[in-house]
Amino acid sequence: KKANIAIVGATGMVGRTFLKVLDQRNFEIDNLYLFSSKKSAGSVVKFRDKEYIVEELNEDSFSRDIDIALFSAGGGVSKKFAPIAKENGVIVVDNSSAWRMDKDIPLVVPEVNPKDIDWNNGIIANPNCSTIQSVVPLKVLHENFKIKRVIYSTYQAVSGSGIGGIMDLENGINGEENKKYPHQIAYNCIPHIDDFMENGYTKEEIKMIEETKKILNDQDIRVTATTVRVPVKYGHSVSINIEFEKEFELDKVYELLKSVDGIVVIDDIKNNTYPMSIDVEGKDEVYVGRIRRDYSIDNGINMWVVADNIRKGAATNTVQIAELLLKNL
Ligand code: 11C
Repeated sequence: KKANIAIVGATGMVGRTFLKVLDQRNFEIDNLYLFSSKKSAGSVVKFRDKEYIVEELNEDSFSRDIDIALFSAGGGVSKKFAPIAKENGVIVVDNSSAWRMDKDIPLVVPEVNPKDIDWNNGIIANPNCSTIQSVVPLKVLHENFKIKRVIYSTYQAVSGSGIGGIMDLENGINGEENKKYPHQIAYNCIPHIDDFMENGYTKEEIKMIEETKKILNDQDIRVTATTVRVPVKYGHSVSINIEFEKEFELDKVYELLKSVDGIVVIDDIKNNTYPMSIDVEGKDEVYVGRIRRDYSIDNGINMWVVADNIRKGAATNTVQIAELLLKNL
C-alpha cells in the first residue's frame, strides 16, 4: 500500500529525521507534502531522488488528498492545525505535547500499546522522548512481575532542546555565553528540563510520570522522576529503579528483555560493555544494560536505558505509528 504523506515542521531537526526514517524503512509514499513556518517556506528538500519545495503551513494546506500527516512543529502549531487536518479526513500523528494527556487521544509506543491506535479519532499522540525509551522495557516487566513503583533519573542530550541546545553546548565549549539554557551546559549538568511547576517538579518530570501510566494503562503504578540535561549531543540515558509486586529471577528479566523486538540488551560488565549515548546515535532500538538486583528492597531492579532521542524518541516512533496506520488504510 502507498499513502499520501504530509510533514509539518519539515525543516526542523525531527522533521528532517522523519524523511530519513521514512526512506530507510522503505515507507511506500505516493505524494509527499512538506510544510513549515513562513520563515523556512521555500526551502528545497530532497527525498528519494526528487526535490520538494517546502510550503508555508496554512488553513488550506490539508484540503489536498493527504492520508497521514506527521507533525513536529511545536505544541502551538499542533493545537491549531491538527484539528483542521482531522476535519479534512487526515490522520495526524503528533510529536508535540499538545494532545498527549487528552483522554480521547491515544498515546502510542508501537512495542507497548499498538492496539490503542484503533480508538483514534483522527489524532494520535507520540510520547515524550525520555518516556518512549523507558516504557519499552517496562512493558514486558510489568506484564510478568507487576510494577509497583518506578524511579526515573535521566541524563538527557541537548538535541532534546533542538538546535539551540546543540549551539549552547558547542559554543559553551568555546567559552561563549549560553543562550538556550539558564546556565552553561558545557562541562555541566543542569537538573532542569522544561518549565518548573508549582509543586517543584519540571514539566519534563510530570510528562514522564503521567505518560508512563497512560501508555502502560495502569494508574496504580507509582512513578517519580528527576530529569537532568547533560553535555551530550544525541542519545538520552535513563537510570530506572523498579519495584515489583512479585518475586522474580534475574535471569528471567534478561530473557524477557531480550525477547522484545526493539530492545537490544548490552550488558557485559567484565568487558566494560554497556549502552552509551555515543553508540546509539542514529539507531532505532532501545538499549538496556547494567541490569541488577536492587538489594535495598524485596523485589527490585536497577537498569540503564539508552536511545537516540531524535530517532526512537521522536521520528522513528512516529513513523512506526504511521506504518501501523498504513496497514489499515
Ligand atoms: C527534551 N524531552 O529532551 C524533551 C524534548 O515534549 O516532546 C521533547 C519535548 C516534548 O528536552
